[in-house]
Amino acid sequence: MSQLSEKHKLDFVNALFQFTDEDDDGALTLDEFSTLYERLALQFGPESSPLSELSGSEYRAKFDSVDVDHDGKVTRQEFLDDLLAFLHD
Ligand SMILES: [Ca+2]
Ligand SMILES: [Ca+2]
Repeated sequence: MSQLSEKHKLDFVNALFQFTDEDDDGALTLDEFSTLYERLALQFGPESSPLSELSGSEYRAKFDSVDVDHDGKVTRQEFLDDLLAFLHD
């Protein structure tokens, strides 16, 4: 994996965070987080995305797994850590 593509991924995830953080407070609430996943499902289509199958409680479970310190918010760092791990494959 080249440094350029790592930087590209970081830029992508940062942009995605900015886009998702609708009130610009630097953290994602469960609502903002759920909206992101709904948009991703729309973007990639129901057939190709398992995310579209997520129900309310599954958003919650996913949110809790990304919110590693369990303060009820996903910070930029928590979001980066999760997405970069996800994009690593
Ligand atoms: Ca926010
Ligand atoms: Ca947190």
